[in-house]
Amino acid sequence: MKAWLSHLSLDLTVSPSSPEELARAELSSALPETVFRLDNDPSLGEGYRIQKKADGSFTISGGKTGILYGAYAMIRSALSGRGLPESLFSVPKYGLRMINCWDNMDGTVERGYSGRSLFFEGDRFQYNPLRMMELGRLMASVGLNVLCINNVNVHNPAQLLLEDFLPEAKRLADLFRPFGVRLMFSVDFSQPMRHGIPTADPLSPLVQDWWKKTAQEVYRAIPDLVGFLVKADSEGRPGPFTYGRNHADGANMLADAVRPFGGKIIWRCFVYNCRQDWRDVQTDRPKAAWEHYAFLDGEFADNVILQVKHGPFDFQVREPLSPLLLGMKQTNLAMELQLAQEYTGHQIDLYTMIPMWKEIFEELPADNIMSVAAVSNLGRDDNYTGHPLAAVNFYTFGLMAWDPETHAESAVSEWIRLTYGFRSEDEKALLKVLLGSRRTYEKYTAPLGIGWMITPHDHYGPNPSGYEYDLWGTYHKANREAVGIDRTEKGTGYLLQYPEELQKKYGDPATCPDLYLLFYHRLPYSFVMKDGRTLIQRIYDDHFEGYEETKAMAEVIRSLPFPEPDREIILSRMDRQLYNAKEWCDIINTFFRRLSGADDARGRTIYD
Ligand code: GCW
Repeated sequence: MKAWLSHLSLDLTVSPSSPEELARAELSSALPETVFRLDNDPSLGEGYRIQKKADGSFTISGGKTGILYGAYAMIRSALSGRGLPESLFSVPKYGLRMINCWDNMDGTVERGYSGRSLFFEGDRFQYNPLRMMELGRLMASVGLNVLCINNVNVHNPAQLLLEDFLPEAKRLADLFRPFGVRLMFSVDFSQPMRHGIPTADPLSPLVQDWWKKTAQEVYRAIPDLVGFLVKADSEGRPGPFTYGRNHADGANMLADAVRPFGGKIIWRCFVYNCRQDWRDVQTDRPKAAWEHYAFLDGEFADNVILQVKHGPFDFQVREPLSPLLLGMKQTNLAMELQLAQEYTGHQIDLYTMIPMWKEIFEELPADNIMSVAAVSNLGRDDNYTGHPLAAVNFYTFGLMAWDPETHAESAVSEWIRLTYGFRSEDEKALLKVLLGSRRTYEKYTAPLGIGWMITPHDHYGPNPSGYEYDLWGTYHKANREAVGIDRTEKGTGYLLQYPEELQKKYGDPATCPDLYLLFYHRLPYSFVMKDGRTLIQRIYDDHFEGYEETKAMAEVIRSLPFPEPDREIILSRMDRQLYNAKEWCDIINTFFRRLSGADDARGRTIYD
């Protein structure tokens, strides 16, 4: 990441005053030989048009930030060896392309694997302005335009972000503005109660007035703030349910407060019973979001956006698309992805996400999905992402949020070129490793869509029954005969939340894609899969393969000429991944062998 930036020679100590000025400066320092004309055309909004003239010069037309995005598109293209496009027109598919940081004001980062917070320390703002501008540039260079700086779990004193810290927040917003990046704050739904108001009931006029007055102050300081991000009634956070109100009541009340300023409320739909009794077979966690929101379709104000995690659980390696993203047609929606590798290897194991995102975006139909967000993988580490190769996820998220048709392979090779400038065989070798890394991780962790066999709370390493008798609603129910949850209409009925053709496809184990089998079905180990293997044999095979692939990956990684300090970090993390993959492989295989009593048909070692 740092390395990609280091290709850009512009001196950021001279801070730019506008996107256009920044575009001009970046172009003349990165491509000094070429003449560019910047043509302000507000009708293009954030989009841009590039045209080569007969005299060899280029015109980049666009709205305020469109010109900047056009300039970065040129620079990316030139520096990655593709040459300068002679004619190009591009507009972003999604209006808000957001990074959500889960940073706390004490300097910690929830699910952060790249060091401490870039923004906060010691319960106050503490940042390096130069790094803030670097981050702004990093975002702008791939088209990202919204940064939520604080955790959706709003802890003290971030609750005061709306008051005591406003001057600081304003300074930060000023730094990001020339990069076309607008800030957003997570807020606590019960905030008025810290100000002597006895309730946070959204229908109380006292509460409504408090939010209106607060929004006014916030927007006076930061007129282009995107709005507020809210996690309510989720994992212990306060929300409208306390007052017998629904989430449209809660979101619309806040939406009224920010409306006069053009603000938006981004309301998260990650709501489920996190105090489930494992003996309760009626409740099925993936059903929760639909049950809480689907009946409210059409009830949300036009400046509310419901932000829905891409899958119905919680960023597992494989999940189907959330039914809310398919079914809420009268509501503005944003899809939430997670760059932070919470369940996917903590930025120790390699896990390149774009192949997974391609699958997700391909299934996304609706025009009411107007925005995308990703939980940040950034921190104070020099390289920003902890693992230098995890930066590919940040980079390609930006490209996908701009254009979900982005070609996975080209995007990853572009990043490799810009970052390492390897000769072609090395580039190809790294490309293959990165593109295959998600499948490999999937193979050595929980099998076939079942998820959750991970060490509780910390979420790194195997613990097949760690969540089995816990409160979180994440069970696999493996016994001596079978594993998985039946989510068809004969089982929990989750599948009924989908359109009919998907119910058909996933409802029958014979047509359900293998990789989703144990998400939708409870099957005996002797179940015969499409390729003739039994389920248990497939589980064993995947795990052995996952570990073998990791060993092969490590060989390639060791052979590549990464510069220092990246090389040392990459190699030491690769060793930790190898250990992790072996642990997963052996523990999962042993777990299933002990239950099923089945031997591996190929006689490989599975421990007793
Ligand atoms: O999976 C959970 C994470 C929490 C996170 C939550 C959420 C911010 O383990 O750390 O809290 O998801 O998305 O709100």
